[in-house]
Amino acid sequence: MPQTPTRLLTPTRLVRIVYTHDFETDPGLEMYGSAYYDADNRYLVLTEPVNDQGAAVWFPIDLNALGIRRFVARFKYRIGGGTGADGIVFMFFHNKVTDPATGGKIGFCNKDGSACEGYGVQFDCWKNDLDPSERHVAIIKDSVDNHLAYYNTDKVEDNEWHDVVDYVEADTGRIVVFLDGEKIIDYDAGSPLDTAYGYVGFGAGTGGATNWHVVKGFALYSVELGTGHELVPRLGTPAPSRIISPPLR
Ligand SMILES: [Ca+2]
Repeated sequence: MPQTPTRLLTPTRLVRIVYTHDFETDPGLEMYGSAYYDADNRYLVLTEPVNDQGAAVWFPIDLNALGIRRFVARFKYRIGGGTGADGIVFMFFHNKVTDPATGGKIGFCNKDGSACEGYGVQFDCWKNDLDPSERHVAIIKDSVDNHLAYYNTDKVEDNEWHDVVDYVEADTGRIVVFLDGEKIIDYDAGSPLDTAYGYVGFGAGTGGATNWHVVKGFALYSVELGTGHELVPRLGTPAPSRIISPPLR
């Protein structure tokens, strides 16, 4: 039975489900490098604890083609179980990486340095030269070395599942990150985000040190009315597989 694509939370808040998948079955994503769907554990493996891996995974979402300027994204991740590197990045308004760079580059660019353009929320568990700390969550732009805002936490490498909600407002330049229900970053660029590219996905990497980097479930909701960041905590966990078609607008 078709699902209704809109949900009116209050008279002034309208949220559309753009994509939601719990990964209980293979989400059939576009994947590069070391990424694969683990059918036994029913999650997405970005890297195993193997040296010099790079992963990039893309959802069937082009924010620009869909006309999405404000959205909420939600997922669960787990990092650990190896010797300690390098991290996961959730990428949005991003160019499409198809040959993901390894190590501290965590699949945010191709190996030749191309396709870096765009934003990421990074879960970094290895301190590279320009990193603020050994373990941090950061908003990055165009490079893993360009930290717009960051928050130090051991939750990027404790081998436990963590729940992430991101709220992005392209027209105002606001990016908010909730980790396990706590707002840890509230960044305001003060100007519109660079939306030259519209792809949405994940990257990860290992280098001389390793970790498991896995993701469980992903949902993206466009926020069309109201103040989206206020409604973020009201969203439930990612629902079973559902892609709304046709696209918005
Ligand atoms: Ca790093």
